[in-house]
Order: sequence, then C-alpha cells, then structure tokens
Amino acid sequence: MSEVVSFHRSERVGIITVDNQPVNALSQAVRQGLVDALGKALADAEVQAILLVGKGRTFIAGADITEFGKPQKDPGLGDVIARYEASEKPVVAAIHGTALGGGLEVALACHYRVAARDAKCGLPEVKLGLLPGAGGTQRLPRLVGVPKALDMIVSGEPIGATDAKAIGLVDEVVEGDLVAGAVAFAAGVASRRPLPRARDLSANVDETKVDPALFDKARKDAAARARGGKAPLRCVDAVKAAVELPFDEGLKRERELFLEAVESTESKALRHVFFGERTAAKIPDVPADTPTTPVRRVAVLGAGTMGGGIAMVFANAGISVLLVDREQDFVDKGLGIIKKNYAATVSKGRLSQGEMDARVGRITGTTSWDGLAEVDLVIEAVFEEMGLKKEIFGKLDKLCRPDAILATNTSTLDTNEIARSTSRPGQVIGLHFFSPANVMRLLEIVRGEKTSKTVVATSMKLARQLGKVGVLVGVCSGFVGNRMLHTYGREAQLLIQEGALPQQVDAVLTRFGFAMGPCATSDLAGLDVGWRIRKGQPRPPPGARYSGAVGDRLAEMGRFGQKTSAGFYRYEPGNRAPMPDPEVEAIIVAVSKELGIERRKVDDHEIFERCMYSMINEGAKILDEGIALRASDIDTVWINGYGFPAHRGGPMFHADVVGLPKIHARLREFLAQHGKAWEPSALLERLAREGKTFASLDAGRGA
Ligand code: 3H9
Repeated sequence: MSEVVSFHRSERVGIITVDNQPVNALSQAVRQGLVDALGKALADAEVQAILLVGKGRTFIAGADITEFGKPQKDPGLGDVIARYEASEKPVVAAIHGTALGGGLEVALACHYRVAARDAKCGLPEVKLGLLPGAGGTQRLPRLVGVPKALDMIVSGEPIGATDAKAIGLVDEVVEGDLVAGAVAFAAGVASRRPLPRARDLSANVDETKVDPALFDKARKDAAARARGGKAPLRCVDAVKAAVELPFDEGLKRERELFLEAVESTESKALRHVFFGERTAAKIPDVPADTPTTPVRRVAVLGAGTMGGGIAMVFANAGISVLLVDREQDFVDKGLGIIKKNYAATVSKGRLSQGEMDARVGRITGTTSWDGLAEVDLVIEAVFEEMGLKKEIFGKLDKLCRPDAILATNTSTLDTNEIARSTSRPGQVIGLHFFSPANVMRLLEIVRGEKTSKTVVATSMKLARQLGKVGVLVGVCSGFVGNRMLHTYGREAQLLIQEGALPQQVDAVLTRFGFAMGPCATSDLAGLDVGWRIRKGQPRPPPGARYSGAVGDRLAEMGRFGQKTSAGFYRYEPGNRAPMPDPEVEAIIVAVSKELGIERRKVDDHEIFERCMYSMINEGAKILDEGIALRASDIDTVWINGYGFPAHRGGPMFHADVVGLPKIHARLREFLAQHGKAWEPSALLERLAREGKTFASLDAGRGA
C-alpha cells in the first residue's frame, strides 16, 4: 500500500484516504495508491460501500501539474477513474476544500458525491491552457446539462457546494463532520442498485434536444475573451463531443484534444505562470519560518486615487485603515470616491449592502496624525516628490512605534534615500500598488539595502492576505515593471515618429494578446502624467532620440487622453473605445517633420520586435543587476500588473520561446540602426552564446 493513499474500514464502509498534502494532487504514487486501495476495498467481503476522502485542507485539487511534459507513468488517471466507475460496490466521494480538475473528475466517476457546506467544485484546466482530460468534459454535461457544463469548463470558475447540489453535481451537502456524514450516507446507499454512473446518463446530451447554437455562441464568446488563447475553444469542442459521440468515443476525442493542449506553448506558458506566482513568494535568504509581525491597523497617507484604492484593499481584507490627508476637503473627496466605487460593485450584484457598509466602516478619514502612533503599518501615497517624502518619513519616524513598518508607494523614487530620512531604515520598505489598487493583483515589494528580513517576510505575507501577488524587487528607477514599461513605451513612440500611427502600434500588440496597446494605455493613464514628469527632466543630449515629442505636443494641446475625450485617439462621450483621429495623424506628421525624420512605412513585424525586444533586453539587465530575483518574477510582474497576455507566459518566457540567439542578433542590428539604447544586456548575450534560456537560469538558481 502506498503511503499517500490508505485504506481502513469503519463497520461496513471501506474508507480510502488520499494524503498527498498540501493539495492531494494526483501524482503517480497517488494514482497507484488509489488502484491498490480500491482493490483492497473490493476484496474485503465486509465492505459494502466505499468512501473516498482527502486528508488535510482539501479533497483532491487535480492532476499533479509538475508531471505534465514528462513521460507519463502508469496507471493513467483515465484508467484509475474507469476502475472506480466500474466498481460493483458503490463509491461515494466526500468533498471538502476543493475538488478541482482531475480531483473533480475522480468524483464524477464515483457513484455518489457528498460535500461539506464550504466545499468548492471546479474544472479549472482552461486556466492552465488545458481542458479536463480524464472524462470531465463527457461526464459533467451528462450530469448537469450542457449549458452549465460549458459554463464551468470554459470559464474554469469553481462553484460552491450549495450550487453544486442545485445543479445535480453533488447528491448531498453534509452539515457538521463530513466524514461521519459521508459514512452514514454511504451506509444508506450500500444496497441500492443499479449504481448510478454518469456515463450512462443520456438525457442531457441527447443530440436532438441540445441546441447546436449553444456551441457556436460558446465558441464566439470564448474567442472574444481568450485574446488569442486556444484552450477555451478546445473546451467547447470537447463538450460538443459529449453530444455528438457515444461516451467512449467522446472520451477518445477529449484525450486527443487534451494531448494537443498539454503540448501547446500556451499551456506551457500558463503552467509557468501558475508556478511563477507561487515561486515569487519564496525569498532565498528569507526562509519561510522568518518571524513576521501582525498587521492589524494601518494608516494610508494621501486620500487621492492611489491612497483611496489602497485603503479599500485593506478594508476588503478586514483590516482597519486610517485614511489621512492634509485638508478635510481632500479626505471627504477620497471617502466619497471610495463609497461610489463600492456602491458600483453593489449595484452590479457583486457585493452585498451589508458587506459594503462593513468595509466602509473600516476606513476612518482624518486630517490628524494622532492615530499614527497606534498603527502597525503606514503606507505613504503622496506626490512623487523626494523632498516631500523625506519630510513625511522624518515625521513618521518620530511618531510611529519603533516596530511599525514605514512603507512608501513610490513608483520611481529611491527607497533607500527615503529610508535614510529615518532612524530606522530596517523598518522601511516600498509597497508599490498598481492603479486601480483595489483591482490590480500586482504588488511590487521594494526591498531597500537596509530593510530587515522581518519586514520583508511580513510584507510578503501581507500581500497574500490582501489577495495580491507580491513580487520582491530591488531599488532602481521604476523597479521592475515601470522600468521595462519605459523602454516599451519609448519604442512605441519612436516608431510613431518614424512612420507608424497609434492605431497600428496598438493593433500589433493587442493582436499578440495585450489587453490594450501602449497608446490606448497612455490615454487611459493620462498623457499629462508623463508630460509633467518629462518637463522636470533634462532633455536627451544632442544626437539622442527624444521619445516624448508626440506625447508632449498632444498634452500641450490639452489632449490628456480619455479624461478629456482626446489623446492619441478621440473618444465619443460615454464611450471608452479609442477612435483613430485624423487630427492626431496631422500632429504626428508635423512632429516628425520638425524632428527632421522622413516618415516611412513601418511594418508590423518591426513594431512587434522593437517593442517586445527592448523590453526583454531591459528585463535581462534588471535580472543581471539583481533587481529581480528570477526571470519568472519579471513575468509575474508583467502579467499581473501590465496586461501582458498570460497565455504568452510573460516577456521572459516569450524570449525563451523566440530563442535568445535570435533576439540577441536582432538587438545587435537595432544597436547599429538606432544607437546605444539597444546595447544588449551582458546576461542575455552570455545566455544566447551558451545556448541557454532564462528558464535554465532560474532552474540553476533553484527557482
Ligand atoms: C488537471 O487536473 C488535468 C486533468 O483534467 C487531466 C489529467 C490527465 N499539482 O496554490 P497554493 C502546489 S490539471 C502540483 O499555494 P492555496 C503549489 O505549487 C490541474 N502542485 O495553495 C504549491 O506548492 P509550493 C487542475 C500543485 O491553498 C502548493 O501546492 N487543478 C497543484 O492557495 C500549495 O498551493 C488545478 O488547476 C497541482 N495541481 O490554493 C488546481 N496545485 O508550496 C491548481 C497546487 O511548493 N491549484 N500545487 O509553492 C490551485 O488552484 C490551488 O493550489 C488551490 C490551493 C486552490 C488548490
């Protein structure tokens, strides 16, 4: 008997327990253990019904993702599942925590399913670029009907036990002790025959009754949402097979589609993203047992868009917040916007009024700094001005408890310099939220040269508690995300000066899968922001290109983007869709002329390579300088903070897909054509020469 699956008997019920924590993934040892345990249960004459349970915090959260891409070892999951379904003794799955992917597929093949009230069931394979590959696409529609099965399989979103019961996915919701309730249920069905098997249910997949338009619509919706990803479409095709083919043929079709998917770059990318997010939480010199301090009371300085959004993040996580600003008007305005944001969520039915009231109640607006002496963490979210920040940190140093964490939300400024304005640089850290802070998942956690390990560990833990993906980065201008965004945006603008138009640049990048192109993104963020920053900076020396020329001209004309209905595009009232604007084209042509640039036809390929490779090159420099710990951390930043398409894995993953030698060769060509900004990173050059990848670099560093 394998250690990860055990068997024991409770009177007439044989209990098979999976114990492969943390999530009871279906590794080869678990699959073998399940086969062996079933054999024992069937051979035991005393056993009249069999119960399958998971030990620890969950039932079974799916196939073992680390095994994908490696030669598959027997028994396959499909084989294990077929044995459970064929058992002549009834098998009951007792679900707590999550039954996900292959875990739910095992449960679907059991004859009955019972669930704890807070259990969740789902087929999230699509989020890994896959489809359920062990019968889920054939059994679920037979059990719950095609529309609901399509919903669950194409979205990948899990449903709760109550909903699962309502749609016929589980037979009973157990209150109180799950195993005791499930044993009683199993004893109750022990002698019932015939055994209900999902494979035998035909009514829900009767071809004459299922509207074929359902699949056309599902395909269309999936294509619109997938931004070029194919997995959702494969999911639709597999469910369609449940209607068009007999069960065993449908299983074969599902298998073919699954094998195609598992080999796809899309799935490799999404698996990289899954593990990348989890690896980001691990800091080599800050072990998991590093002490942390509790964060129960927080103050946010600055009640503007950013400060208000940050206050909401804490209130959402049940933490009370003091929202502090200089004048009562600013405080009131900030609180007003917060309430409006929550009310919008309530009106969409995504938040109850009671929950909104509780969250609003956790935020106290004030102009007084008195309460700061009590808080565990202060986050400064005022203007990006070093003098102001230093003054604030000097004051905080005097007011706050010695163990309080002093954080800055700066997106560009030197966190070390800010820390030096206090007597406790070890307690200072950057917590860089992304706008809108209550929506964006990314949190760059900026470690200064003196930041203590306790403060790093507390911040990483806090990120998780807030539902954010925390990525630890080092100090440099723009940290990881904005520093790379700068090179990406620079190339987009230079291409426009040379002959492209905003709509062409944006189309190239949205076709790749970006949520928005760089020009539409600038319009959303506001062209005035970059313009004001550039005004305070020295112009590039003669001979060097200045990428801000078009943006400056538009901003000087009051075209600040969406908020003025005009920027790189024009906007119809009440509509955020960017419309190409002939006036902008004339401005761009004029700017090119003033700069002495003869406009030329820029092809899409050049746009893509220059925007993407400049960013990858900067990412390699960031990695080489130790600003990011791993290439996968850079990908995690870009996917969670900048709309990089997850199914492309992030810029560094994409670089590996293209091949570093090819990228390096192009960087050298661009260096010859466009100058110093294209100097290839020494790291990228070395990896290309040695035939290595960013992934191999991460693996070599134990990431
Ligand atoms: C599938 O089932 C295909 C089948 O249809 C067909 C097959 C033929 N495998 O997320 P956490 C690790 S595809 C391996 O921090 P939480 C994870 O990396 C699969 N490892 O915990 C982490 O490791 P570490 C369909 C896995 O409580 C640790 O477990 N299923 C797997 O926040 C803890 O994870 C899914 O897509 C796995 N399947 O969330 C579910 N899952 O500690 C994927 C987790 O070293 N999993 N690990 O960093 C999840 O969504 C979340 O992990 C879950 C728990 C919600 C379960």
